[in-house]
Amino acid sequence: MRIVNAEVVVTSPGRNFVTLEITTEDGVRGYGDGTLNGRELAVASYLTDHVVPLLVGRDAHQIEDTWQYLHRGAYWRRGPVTMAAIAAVDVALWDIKAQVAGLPLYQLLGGASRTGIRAYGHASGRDLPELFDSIRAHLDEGYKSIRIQSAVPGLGTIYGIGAGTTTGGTGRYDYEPARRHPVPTEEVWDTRAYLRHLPTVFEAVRNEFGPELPLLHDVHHRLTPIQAAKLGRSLEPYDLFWMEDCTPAENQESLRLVRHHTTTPLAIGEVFNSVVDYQTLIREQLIDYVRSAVTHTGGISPMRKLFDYAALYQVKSGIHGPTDISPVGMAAGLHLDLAIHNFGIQEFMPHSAETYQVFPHAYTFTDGYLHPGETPGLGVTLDREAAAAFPYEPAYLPVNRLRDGTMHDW
Ligand code: KDG
Ligand code: MG
Repeated sequence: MRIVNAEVVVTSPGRNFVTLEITTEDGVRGYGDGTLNGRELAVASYLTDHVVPLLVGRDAHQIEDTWQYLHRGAYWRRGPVTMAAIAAVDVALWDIKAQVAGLPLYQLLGGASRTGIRAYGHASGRDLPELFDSIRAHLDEGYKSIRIQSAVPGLGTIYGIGAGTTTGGTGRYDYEPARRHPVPTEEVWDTRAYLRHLPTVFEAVRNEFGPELPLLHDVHHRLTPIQAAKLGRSLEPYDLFWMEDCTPAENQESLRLVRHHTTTPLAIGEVFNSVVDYQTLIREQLIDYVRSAVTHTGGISPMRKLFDYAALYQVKSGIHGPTDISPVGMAAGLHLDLAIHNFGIQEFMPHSAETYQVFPHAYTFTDGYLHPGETPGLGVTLDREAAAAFPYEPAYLPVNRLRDGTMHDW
């Protein structure tokens, strides 16, 4: 089944997305997500200029061979731009194969291992009353697990807090951190203030909502290993489901120190793009959850291998699911979630109405559980006409500086 056409569509229905549409000689269309927040056009160029010309004429059924051809054939391996581009191809080919088989993709991955996919939502607040309102709103929407982010007294707007707007409109900041602006906004960070304040937030949330509700927190790479160890230990009384990205893990050994000091479960990997990034972390059982997105880690083929490797060490999945993963990338993650045995939890930030208009989709969120639906293939398509009404607009994630002006992880 030859590929006769492949096209890259960049659209911005509230935020920017990069989508690859592959068409076969039989007229089957498959979709893949190559969105890389703030660097979208680099992936679009990688695909259009260097990958699409190699795809036309290839057999759409040879997914593994095409993956290896693009990965090894480029000579330059890994990296977020390369791996997002390869992911777009891989997911589009799995979509085609499943459509041709007449089956929802999860059936080709081994079938359903569960009836629904437990999701967590994002609650945040500038103060406790605002945070409690946000938690209550999520509980009302059906969420059974909730990520908690809080402002820090003395600091202004920080990532993950619903204090700002996306476009000068009504969007919450925790809903979409990338701002439509030609340059990133700048924020101020103070680690000591954060380390002092956060345990008081979790204490208040536990007092208000009780011991049962699974709570998560994203540290966003802001701490050194010893600071991360200290935070993990100080959060132990509040029984977190996970503490995410507590320290940059490019140096995988640094997690040994954190692990040695705390029993708070650890999740890492949304900025990783290869199984190699996890090798020490998984083999030494230094983490509990793998945070990679299908879109940023080369697609379904390598993610399946990554989860099978993690399963050997009782490490579970926690697939990245912010709004910068398009509905196509989201659906790819959901099919994996449903099929693998070592599923942990799935992040879910619903997209805007405009985004859902551009990407008609079969997946559902009901009573706290996601499901990819039973449509053959991925169950997500791209409405090219609707997409054309939303041209690309530059948008960037914020940057962070310490009080003395030093650049810091945001
Ligand atoms: O593009 C960056 C966002 O996806 C990221 O900041 C969101 O940390 C995030 C999360 O856990 O969803
Ligand atoms: Mg995160």
